[in-house]
Amino acid sequence: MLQDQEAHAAELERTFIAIKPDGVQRGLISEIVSRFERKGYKLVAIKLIVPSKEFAQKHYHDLKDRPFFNGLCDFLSSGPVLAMVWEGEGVIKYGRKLIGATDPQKSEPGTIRGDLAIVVVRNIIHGSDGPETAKDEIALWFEPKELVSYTSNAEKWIYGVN
Ligand code: IDP
Ligand code: MG
Repeated sequence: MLQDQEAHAAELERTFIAIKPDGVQRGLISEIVSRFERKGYKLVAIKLIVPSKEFAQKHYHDLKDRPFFNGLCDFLSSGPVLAMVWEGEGVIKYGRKLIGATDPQKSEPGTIRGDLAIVVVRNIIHGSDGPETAKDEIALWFEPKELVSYTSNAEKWIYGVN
């Protein structure tokens, strides 16, 4: 059955995805971007930036009491990060599936971390873990004008929208 355009629009959500400095340095940008692209998600924002340590602390504020917090923030601010926003139906939850478990040794083969990383401190990618974090992280990393709304020609083939 074809999906109604309005119903489809109502289901669209956005998530914040970042390739961490290890993923960028290892030349994994195209590999990772292509997994989201081929799935059918739409890229609506992208930029390469070196976050300051203060910025990294804001991004990971939920983890501030964890013993690895300082090292994690040093690492995130140690080099270029590819910050992105991806849009699609269910992209927040399914994006996390594409990424795999936090510890790459527990990530399934076929996931990004399962296929491309080995240890938790260098797990190459970040993805928002829910609708509230997605909203907060997108607002932290991007200005509203950096988010590009457009209709992709592929959408009717991906979603069956009439
Ligand atoms: P997530 O990235 O899968 O959402 P979180 O629990 O939010 O995982 O942790 C954020 C990041 O902190 C992880 O991606 C990983 O790089 C790092 N991290 C998580 N747990 C540990 C740990 O036990 N030791 C060292 N670093 C960790
Ligand atoms: Mg997390």
